[in-house]
Amino acid sequence: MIEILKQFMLDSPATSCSPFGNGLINRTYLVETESGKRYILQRLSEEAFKDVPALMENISGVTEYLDAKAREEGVKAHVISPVRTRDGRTYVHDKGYYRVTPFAENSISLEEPESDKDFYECAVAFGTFISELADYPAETLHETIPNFHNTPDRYRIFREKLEAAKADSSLSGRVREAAELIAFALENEEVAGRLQAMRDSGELPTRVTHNDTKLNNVLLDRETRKLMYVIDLDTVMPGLSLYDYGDCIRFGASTGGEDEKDLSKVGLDLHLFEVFTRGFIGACKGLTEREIEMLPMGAITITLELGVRFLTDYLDGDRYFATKYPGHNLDRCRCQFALARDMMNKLEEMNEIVRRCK
Ligand code: GN1
Ligand code: MG
Repeated sequence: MIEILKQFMLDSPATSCSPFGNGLINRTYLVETESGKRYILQRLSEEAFKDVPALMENISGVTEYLDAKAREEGVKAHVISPVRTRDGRTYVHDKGYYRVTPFAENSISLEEPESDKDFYECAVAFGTFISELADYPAETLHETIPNFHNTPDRYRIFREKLEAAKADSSLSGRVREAAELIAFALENEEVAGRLQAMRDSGELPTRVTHNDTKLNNVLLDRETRKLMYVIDLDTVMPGLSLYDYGDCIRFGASTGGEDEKDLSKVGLDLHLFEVFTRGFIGACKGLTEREIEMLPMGAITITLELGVRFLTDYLDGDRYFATKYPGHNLDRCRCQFALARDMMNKLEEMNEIVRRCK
């Protein structure tokens, strides 16, 4: 690692490097240099990202754009630009792809909101992110993961892996283990595909979106709890505002963690739902009536979709998401499906809240 770090323009030589954070895809390390300055080093997952140079081009494009915009307005940008290598690149390729960013001192990243204010701040963060990128030339962005939030395509892959697992004696036990969850996924396929159909027909606008809006991808100032940075721009691509909204509800407005085993603890907190909805609608300028009306479906869709993705990975032998124990992906799927079911039961209440927040 130290050899890799030498290729980046750090303020002084690196002295330590240790694992950091809770991401499920990339490997993240906290680096300290001789002067005491800290950086984040990441090794990008090549299982997830097939074209890292294209991904880094997206990130430098978007961070430069937002930096310039902030400069014009005389404010500080809420994104972190990559540290360049000595020869001006944004990554190093050496048996894997590595990148470095300055560490955001005095920031915190939350696994669950500690107050309404925290969650509201996250809603404003992601809502503003979309509205500030409204005029970004979307056609210059590479699709870092093709069909990332194309839910029907996620179902297509799910079926493929399901058939492959049935035919593979080392995986067929997993098919039996997951029988109930497989049935639930298939029962809800039509519901899960509705937003993509509306996108295809042009009823919902495609925007430049973040696409991975977990609460822990927002850094808040430790003291003031105000937004410092929106991080993890790996999946910035054209997408639906509803998915950014929905993923944050899925993660942050659930009464349980993403992999909670005790399903009695998992459900949608309607109060947090309202707090977030108010913040998001206020910050994300120019949402259409149809988008606003479909916000609850954004939450349901993304929760079903992630459940299907966890299930698919389980059937595929746990290759994509980092897991802590055998069956972790199955527990995650069970939890997401329980949450999706609770959301579907509360759809009327969610719709009513959205009408109040408009
Ligand atoms: C992954 O990178 P990370 O851990 O923030 C995943 C998201 C999932 C999330 C579930 C590129 O996000 O799509 O919602 O795990 N990112 C990618 O925790 O697949
Ligand atoms: Mg990520």
